[in-house]
Amino acid sequence: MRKSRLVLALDVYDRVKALEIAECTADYLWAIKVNWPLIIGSGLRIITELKQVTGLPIIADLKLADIPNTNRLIASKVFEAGADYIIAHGFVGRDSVEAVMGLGKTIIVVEMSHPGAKEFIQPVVDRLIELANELEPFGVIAPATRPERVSYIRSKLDEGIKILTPGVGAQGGKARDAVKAGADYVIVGRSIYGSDNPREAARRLHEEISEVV
Ligand code: NUP
Repeated sequence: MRKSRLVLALDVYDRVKALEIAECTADYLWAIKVNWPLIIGSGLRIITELKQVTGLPIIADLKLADIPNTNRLIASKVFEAGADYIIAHGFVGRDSVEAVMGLGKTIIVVEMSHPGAKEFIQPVVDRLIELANELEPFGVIAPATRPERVSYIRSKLDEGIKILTPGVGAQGGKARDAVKAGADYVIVGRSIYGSDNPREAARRLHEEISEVV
């Protein structure tokens, strides 16, 4: 089970609900991703608690996009709380990303999963991939909603850099297609935490991914 490639996007506000869902799905997860909704609803300490309760790696999806100093101020507190990885935007420039990478393992957004990503992000994907290849972060974000873009990014990205793909389920992407296209990890939120049976939803996704791998 620990071989899972599934990441739970735990976008609920409520602390108790978050801990419940994390506990009942943990067997099928590689990591838990915490985003602004949960941090706003439950405070930064939820990172520490989720880690204690599940023992899983925590990804802080803050999509940092500020000047180097502010990125550093935010990231240092988030790593201090126990986050294992932080997601940062690449489009703000190398210095801002380097400020985060100096503090801990980083995931750079290369292409987002929503339709609007085609407006500004997609046209500069090649440059964002180059930046990732130069800085060698833990991984990059690519869209499960567009598996052909995941394949493209995989073909240009250095082998050691992981690809994490959100956009499965509620946004229309399929876990199977993302993994076939080259995703190392699949990020899923609403299809798990919004389901009547989150554990069963996570189990099914884990199974779907395992069949392809
Ligand atoms: O491009 C991205 N798309 C995306 O959905 C980058 C992200 N980090 N996310 C996040 O993944 C999004 O903010 C949410 O936390 C999760 C997807 O959730 P869902 O669409 O599966 O509910």
